[in-house]
Amino acid sequence: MTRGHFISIEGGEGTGKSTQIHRLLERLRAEGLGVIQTREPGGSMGGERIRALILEAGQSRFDPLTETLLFYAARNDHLEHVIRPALAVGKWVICDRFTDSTRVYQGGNTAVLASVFDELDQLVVRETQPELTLVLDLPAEIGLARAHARRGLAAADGFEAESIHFHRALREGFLELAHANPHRCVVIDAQGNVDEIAERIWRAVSERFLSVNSVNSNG
Ligand code: T5A
Repeated sequence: MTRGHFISIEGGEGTGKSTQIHRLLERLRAEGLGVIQTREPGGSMGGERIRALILEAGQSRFDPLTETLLFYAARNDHLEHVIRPALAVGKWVICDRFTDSTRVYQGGNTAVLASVFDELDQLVVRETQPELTLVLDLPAEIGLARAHARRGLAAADGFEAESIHFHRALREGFLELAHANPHRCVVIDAQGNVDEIAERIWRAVSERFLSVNSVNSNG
């Protein structure tokens, strides 16, 4: 049995995570690899129920510590029922957001102390850490405009409705985390067209996990 790999994709609102995960999945499957796509919050039956609870709060968001505990409760269910079972049978797991989102969104302005995330990671995530995290980097204004255009007339959730200062701080937060974790994180320039960004991502993934021949034939 081949070994699967755990990859998370992070970034602010509308940075193109879902679009790029779809492209990455196609390429990995074309390589003959077993791969699943999942997301946070959500990804499992219990995780999706907690996702609804968090996102339906709308602009009356829970306080940062409550949100953190809800995200980790959803994560625990997701890890137990989806991520670990997939990795155990050799599948690749591509996850739209993971722990870095909690540190950046709920930990911004030290709303929740870093030590709380460390303790929750030890309790919930344990050894199941992503081996590679792709941080899609985009000016907040562009990401919000993309998210807004896609949403149409539907109401923004509580996160998307935050101020531009909040979203700029998110971008900085993700870049700081990437800088602090250079072995795990690769920052991907998320400006440009979908094909160009997909190519940057493929290069990062294939350089990390696939053979040199594979990089040359696909990159
Ligand atoms: N959250 C999550 C926390 O606060 N703490 C946590 O611990 C976790 C896990 C989840 C919210 O929860 C918060 C963060 C989030 O606010 P969500 O609905 O899952 O909410 O939303 P997001 O993860 O932010 O995902 P989005 O759907 O907003 O954005 P994506 O997936 O980054 O972007 P995507 O691919 O849907 O693209 C957005 C639009 O842009 C277009 C697409 O077609 C689409 O219309 N697009 C491009 N346009 C031009 N050029 C390109 N290169 C483009 N790429 C995509």
